[in-house]
Amino acid sequence: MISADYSMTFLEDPHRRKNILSGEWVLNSPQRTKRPWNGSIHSPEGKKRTSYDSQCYLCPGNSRAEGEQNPDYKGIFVFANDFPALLPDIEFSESESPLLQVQSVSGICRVLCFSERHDLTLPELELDAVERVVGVWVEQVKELGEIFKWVQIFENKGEMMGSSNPHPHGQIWAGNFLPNEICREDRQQRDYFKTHGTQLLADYLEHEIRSKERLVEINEHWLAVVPWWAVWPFETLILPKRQVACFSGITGDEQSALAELLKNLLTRYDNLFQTSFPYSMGWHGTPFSSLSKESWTLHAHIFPPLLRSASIRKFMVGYEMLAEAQRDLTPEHAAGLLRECSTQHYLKRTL
Ligand code: H2U
Ligand code: ZN
Repeated sequence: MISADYSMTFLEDPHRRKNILSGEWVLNSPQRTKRPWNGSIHSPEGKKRTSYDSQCYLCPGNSRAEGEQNPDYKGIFVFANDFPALLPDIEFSESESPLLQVQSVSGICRVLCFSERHDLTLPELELDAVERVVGVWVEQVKELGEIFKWVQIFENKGEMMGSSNPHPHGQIWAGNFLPNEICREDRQQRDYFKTHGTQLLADYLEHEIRSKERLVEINEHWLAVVPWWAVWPFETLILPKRQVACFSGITGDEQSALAELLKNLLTRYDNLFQTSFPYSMGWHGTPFSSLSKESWTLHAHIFPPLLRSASIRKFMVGYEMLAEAQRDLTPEHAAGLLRECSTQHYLKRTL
């Protein structure tokens, strides 16, 4: 178990922190940001987007890149990705060489438009619209989890994260294999359960509620923290307060509370640098085929690249590529900055 009172030097001197979900270490160098830092203030983005864009592949009624026409949808629209990364029924013969190993994969990819509105992002949608997005995540995991080993729900938001379109959307990739990150998390949670008889993330959550240092958002059913081992400056982890292993196990009340937490958290992000905060966000829950369901806790990771302003990002280069992940700003400092942000969206205040 983690001790609640660690020395202040953790906030001042270089040290490594362990990511208990991946088993990897992260180098922290807080001495590099010793002076109080106020971040550079940018004036709010001037670009005004229109609620419908005739050139957008995802707007209602428009034709997509391969010619298919979108229905005149309102709210959510799910469709099969026209350029899927995974295809059904692809077979490779296994390689005999231990040097050039290969595995056959099959799966499907879907795109999930969050709203018919081209100009809004998740934190700007009304709460009931965010609730419907959560509802569709749950439905998709239930449906595809029956067929595939792993269902990855995710959103790449913003050009900085490689999103191809500003229309609010996420993706669903389902495949017949367990990807690397899931294997790591499965192993770490299983090992902890074997040793302690309790869930890794349930114990971690208890610690974070007691310490409050890294808490950003909390409500009746969920919380969001900048995890102890965060790599990205403002990375967060969303956890359910009740022990639930997978999306298929959450109640209607928990879905509503999750929508509320997400809207607040993502609004804080946008307010931090007065910009539409880019990130990659995704959900991890127990794989349906897992033999270790009792050790798993459902959770979401949010990985935003921004560091100091709407345009200054953290790069994962030199040392990160060649040695290990490193950060300057401590997770405690990042959580404090996010807590100071309002849950009222800056665009709604300045309009
Ligand atoms: P990203 O913005 O995260 O790249 O997601 C958009 C997805 O939408 C992308 O995977 C798909 C792309 O293949 N897409 C279509 O399926 N049809 C289109 O007409 C445009 C984009
Ligand atoms: Zn659009």
